[in-house]
Amino acid sequence: MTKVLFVYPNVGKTLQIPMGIAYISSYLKRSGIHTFLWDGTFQDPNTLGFSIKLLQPDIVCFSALSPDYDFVLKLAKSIRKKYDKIPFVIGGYHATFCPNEVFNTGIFDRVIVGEAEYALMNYIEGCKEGYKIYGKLADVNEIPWPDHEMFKEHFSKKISWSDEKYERTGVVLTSRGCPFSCTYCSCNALKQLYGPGITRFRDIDDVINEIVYITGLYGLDNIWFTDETLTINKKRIIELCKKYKDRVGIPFSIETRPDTVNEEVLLALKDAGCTMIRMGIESGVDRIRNGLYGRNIDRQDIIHTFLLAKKIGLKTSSFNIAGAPTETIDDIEETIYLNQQCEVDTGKMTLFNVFPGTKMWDYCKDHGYKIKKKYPENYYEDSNFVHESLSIKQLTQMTDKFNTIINGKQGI
Ligand code: B12
Ligand code: SF4
Repeated sequence: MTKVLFVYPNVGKTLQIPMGIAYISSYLKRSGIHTFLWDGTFQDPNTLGFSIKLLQPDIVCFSALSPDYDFVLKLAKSIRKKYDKIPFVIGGYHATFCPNEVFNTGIFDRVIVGEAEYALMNYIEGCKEGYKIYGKLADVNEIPWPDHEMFKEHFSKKISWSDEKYERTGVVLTSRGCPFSCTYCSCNALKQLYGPGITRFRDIDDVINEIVYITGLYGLDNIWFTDETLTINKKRIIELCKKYKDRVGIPFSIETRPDTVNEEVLLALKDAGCTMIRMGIESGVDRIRNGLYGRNIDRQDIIHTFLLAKKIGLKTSSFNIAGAPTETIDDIEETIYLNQQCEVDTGKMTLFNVFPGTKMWDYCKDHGYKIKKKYPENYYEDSNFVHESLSIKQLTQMTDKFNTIINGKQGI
């Protein structure tokens, strides 16, 4: 009986389920492997050694986004000597885009690049690839539903970015892989790694069955679809909405791009119970939004979509970035202004951070910008990017201003 212990660092202490681990866990379980979780959301770092002693896992699997990586490395180092016979495997975005850096620490036995369901299984079954294992893209209609049960403790708490109300929010993915090419985004970096076949859609009936199942099991109040761009295929989303209305019916929220929805889609979403649509504005200045970030979305289209969603009765929320190379205070003011024109109900403005593997990473390097070694744990307050003229203090003053004007309060 093989035992795998997952280490979920969650430095940011978010309550949303990390779907990567949840999917890998259920995939392994299907083959009779026992999976366990050390959850940094609730557990103290000192307890990891104890968990290993107690469970005696055959493999310890660390997950790391770039901002979690320093913590993960420290954690793994702290127990490496004591448990030197157990293989340490690492995966997730940081491992994917910096495999050599991660392996060269001498702490991890294997680094998984990309999607890990099949790769980890092969490794467990004894496949002896090199230290870097390339994960084949998962067939999203073949792998089992994610292991929601592994993260059930997360359901009993309020998800951080809803309002003060206590709610049980289920997290669901209907697709994987984004076809767009935003230069700051790791999803686009992943597309470069795998090619255009990265976008995969799940069967709608299977998605609905999963939602019905978890809603009943955990008494969920609402669903959060975390697909990168849920509405890429309009026909599909309309079908999803119809079936959702018939068989689920609880409120839900989505994330997407303003240029992938039209009136028909927005009406279908509203009719099915969608309460909130979150869309990226990112910058109010064409030079930055389209020129630098590669968003390719017209300002008027953004305004039109937000206002239409509002008219239809959906609450809207926006994502915005402040502090890109060449960006000025006036540019950030323009982003705030565009949010006002869009009449967003709420919005988020994070500081521009650069992630390995993205086009912005290369741009910053090529243009002589300094990228700090340390990633901030929270990109609302800090950045790893050194702007040519704006300080972190100036930038956070602008995000405060954004919050005051757009959200009506500080630091939402
Ligand atoms: C939903 C989401 C969130 C949610 C939940 C985060 C969470 N804990 O899972 C919220 C909104 C809370 C969030 C917060 C943040 N996020 Co976020 N988020 C996403 C998003 C949109 C989807 C993630 C997802 O569920 N994907 C679907 C699953 C199936 O894919 P996956 O996670 O990639 O997992 C596969 C592989 O990566 C690998 N894998 C993953 N984990 C592991 C572990 C092991 C052991 C192994 C072997 C393999 C492995 O195998 C998996 C299955 O094939 C991604 C973009 C994206 N589409 O991936 C950004 C993304 C992951 N987020 C990102 C960032 C930066 C953050 C924040 C740090 C931002 C901040 N506030 O400062 C925080 C960190 C929170 C935290 N510590 O967890 C970046 C990461 C970039 C990087 N290089 O690290 C991404 C890529 C977006 C971007 N900017 O480009 N995020
Ligand atoms: S549309 Fe969103 S997920 Fe897709 S590449 Fe752009 S920022 Fe990334």
